[in-house]
Amino acid sequence: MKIGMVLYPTFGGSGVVGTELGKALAAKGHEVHFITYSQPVRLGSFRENIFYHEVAVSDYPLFDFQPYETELASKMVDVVKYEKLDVLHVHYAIPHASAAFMATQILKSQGINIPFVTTLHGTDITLVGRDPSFEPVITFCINQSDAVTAVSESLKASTYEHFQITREIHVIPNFIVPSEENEDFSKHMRNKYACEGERIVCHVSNFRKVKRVEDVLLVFAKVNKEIPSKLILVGDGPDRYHCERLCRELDLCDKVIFLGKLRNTAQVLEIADVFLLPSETESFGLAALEAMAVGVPVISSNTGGIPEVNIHGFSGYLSNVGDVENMAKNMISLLQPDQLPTFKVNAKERARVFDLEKILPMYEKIYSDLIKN
Ligand code: GMT
Repeated sequence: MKIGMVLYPTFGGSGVVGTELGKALAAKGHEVHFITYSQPVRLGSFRENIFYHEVAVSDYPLFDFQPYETELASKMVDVVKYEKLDVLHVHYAIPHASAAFMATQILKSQGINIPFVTTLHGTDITLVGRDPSFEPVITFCINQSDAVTAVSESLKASTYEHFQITREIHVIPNFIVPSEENEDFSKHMRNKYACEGERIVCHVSNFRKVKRVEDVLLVFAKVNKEIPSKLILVGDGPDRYHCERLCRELDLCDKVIFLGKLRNTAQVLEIADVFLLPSETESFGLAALEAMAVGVPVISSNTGGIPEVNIHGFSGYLSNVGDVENMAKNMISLLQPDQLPTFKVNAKERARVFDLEKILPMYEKIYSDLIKN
């Protein structure tokens, strides 16, 4: 199949899922054309069956706001026509689904029929999408998509709850791509960041309010009083400044390492003992799954799709949003030498439910069913 993949090229989960999906489809022999405004962070180098079409964003002085959606739709028309694509797959409803609707209507007027699949990732529904300034467009575009997928049962339910949706939503969870561990490198990095006997707590996010990164520090402060440990924070975003300040207030600067944005988070996760995800809401929690995949158990909030991923008492623990006391208590218990090895094994086992080879055929089926019709 020839697939057009439209996504945000940034560090966000939807971009990661779209990019890894495209790479996996290309490795299976499908031709994948990425369409977005800059090179997706996880796309990497020269690979078979992968093509990247950049949407140029114009800076005409008349525009106070650049018309990205219009330029994206035009690029989609062009790529579908000249690369003879079979299907378009757009990740994140805003503005990708509306651009896809526009592009497919233009193509239809030229005698070309191409279906489009919309994948809902979370904040396009649970946060931004509910804003009345987006809602009518989102509802319309979801209903006009030829197929709709959501990354968890929880996201599917909240989409039906908050929008007037008339079509079926298929749940296709996030997945993990196996990575090769370099044990020597991991050992070296672990020794660099933690002394003998210290535990490593890790958090990866875009430091947006919804991630509650300040809770990460509050939990860590409590754990650190009981267990010698270090906290590694990966990512960057609007709340980083507050977190750096809180870190100073809590007198934790020598225990907390802010690494900033990283393309390959697996290498950091491999040196961690526990992952902390206290989000306000999370449609799936790809960051937690990526930690579990390398044998790192998860202390998380019990919200959105997270309980579909992290199993309480097995791969980690779940607490109510904001209950830093309970999260710290759970982490202290999980980090005990007689508990941690079992949780590590369980985390890896749980992550296998989301192996790429189980999830990829679900997307392929959606595409081939649409193309057949
Ligand atoms: O988590 C983010 O802020 C990024 C966001 C995105 O849309 O790129 O991630 C969302 O999509 C991921 C991939 O499907 C999910 O694993 C994340 O849970 C989801 N984030 C939220 O719901 C907050």
